[in-house]
Amino acid sequence: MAKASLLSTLLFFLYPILSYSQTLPINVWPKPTNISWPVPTAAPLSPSFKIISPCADHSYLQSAVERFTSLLFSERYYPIVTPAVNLTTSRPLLSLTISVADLSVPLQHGADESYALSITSSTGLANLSAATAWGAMRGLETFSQLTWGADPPLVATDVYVADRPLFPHRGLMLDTARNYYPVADILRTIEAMGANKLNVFHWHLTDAQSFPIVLPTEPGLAEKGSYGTGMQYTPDDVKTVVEFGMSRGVRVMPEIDAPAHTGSWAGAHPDIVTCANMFWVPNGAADWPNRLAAEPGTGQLNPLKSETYDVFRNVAADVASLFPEQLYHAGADEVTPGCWKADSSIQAFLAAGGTLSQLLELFVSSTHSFVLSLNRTVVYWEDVLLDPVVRVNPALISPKNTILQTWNNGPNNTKLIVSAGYRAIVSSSDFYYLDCGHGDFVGNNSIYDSVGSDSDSDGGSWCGPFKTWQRIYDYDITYGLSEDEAKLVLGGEVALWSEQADSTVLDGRIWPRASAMAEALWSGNRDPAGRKRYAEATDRLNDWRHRMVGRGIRAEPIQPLWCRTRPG
Ligand code: CP6
Repeated sequence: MAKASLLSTLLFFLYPILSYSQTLPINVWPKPTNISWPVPTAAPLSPSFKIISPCADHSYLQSAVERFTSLLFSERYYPIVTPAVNLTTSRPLLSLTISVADLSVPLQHGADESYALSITSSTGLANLSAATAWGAMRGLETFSQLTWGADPPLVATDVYVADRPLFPHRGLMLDTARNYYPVADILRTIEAMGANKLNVFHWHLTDAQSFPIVLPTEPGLAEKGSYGTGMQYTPDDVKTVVEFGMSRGVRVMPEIDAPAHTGSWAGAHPDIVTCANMFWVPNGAADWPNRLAAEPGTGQLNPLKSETYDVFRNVAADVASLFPEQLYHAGADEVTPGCWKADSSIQAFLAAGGTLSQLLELFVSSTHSFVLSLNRTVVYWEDVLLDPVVRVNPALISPKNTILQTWNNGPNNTKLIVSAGYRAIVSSSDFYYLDCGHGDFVGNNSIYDSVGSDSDSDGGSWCGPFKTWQRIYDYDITYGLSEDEAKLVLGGEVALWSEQADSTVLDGRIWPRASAMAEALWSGNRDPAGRKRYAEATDRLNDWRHRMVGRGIRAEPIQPLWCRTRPG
């Protein structure tokens, strides 16, 4: 076991030197940190090809091995541009042998995902060595992307890969509260995440509009707050999603957003939610005269009611028992002063000299320590530290057990977070919001409304223009940070808010744009000479999108089919 890890470490440092001899592009996405294919050759996969692994002891790796074995023979993927290789070897590839240094490493933040892969034509043998089972899954994915064709499939030979991610947190957030997604959509999304070497599915479970998760201790929340009995996630559904993620090396991080965005809690607990029956109030302005808003009333938990904490504790304890993930996302974004001010008990608190920040501090100090008591690390949206009006004293949220997630694009939000000592997950909406560019959804904008009804200065479009894959790919999430500050950036997440998305558009909204972030966070967006790799990445992404479609992911096209009908 120790031998395998020594070997992979050695290979890791050797391959950068070898990789300069690479002559042909290999269509692996995300591009491995080090890959070399000095003499492009390929071999057929033997009909008796086997993946040999220590996986009997590891049910998740075992299921990955079975899945990849069947994928290799069923995929029938033809590259857009067929690699010009010589089938110099008549020897088919017989096996891929996996060795894992430590099979006991759990799937959690920071688990080592490195692996080394070699495929040797002269012996007909391939080897994959990995530090952990999760790294072995990454290597299996790479191996699968080195195959093409059918009857028999070909595999690139004399390829050497030594690979590991730049950032440990590479995520995708899906909002299943504005519109409901069947479990099958979530599983397909996680499947595609694994194929893109993304490792955290951030499940934004609840919001003002609906509360779809069925919690054993608080069954009324879903009963009264979901869109209906057919639009709920039961504990069994959650288990299915979590287990599915495990066999793909994808953690499932739950988010129960609070204290804002809780209008959907009011059905079961009307007394703890403020402004639940008000229409959405943009920027705290006066209520709207007509029901044109896209929210039933954003709703905010009332920090002054003891019942608020009873319900919160029931919810958080249930969620922690359903999700093994170490990180618990507790939301805390977009607290709207107007919503709290609509409540008479809060009006009295403020009249007596209390502040909005104190209200949030009451809520955060109690709920943060409760989540810690569940043995979880708390993730909040950046607002809790950076909101100019409603933020908390940082002393309440220790950087030791609190991670902050950016979204709101201050020119240096990430820097403000890490320079205060917090670890950051970057989801800047200017780059990583996949829902942007579909127009306002709040109903009263017109073609003459150049500002948009949500006052976000984007020409009437919800959060500004569509974010192209190139924009996402080019984004450097540690830009402007010192080396020490950059170390606190755990990674990033693309986010799909679902006011204007559901099952019908899910795959195309996410893919292949999420692939662009997946590569930037895995191996960067530059070539070895430090230049941004535009053209090469375009061709490879085009290919990858095509392969994803073949695997049942309805990713958007990025080029016309013409580009692949040329011979060659
Ligand atoms: N819902 C919740 C949202 C958003 C956030 N939280 C959001 C805000 C601005 C844009 C897009 C989405 N819809 N709960 C912010 C984290 Cl542009």
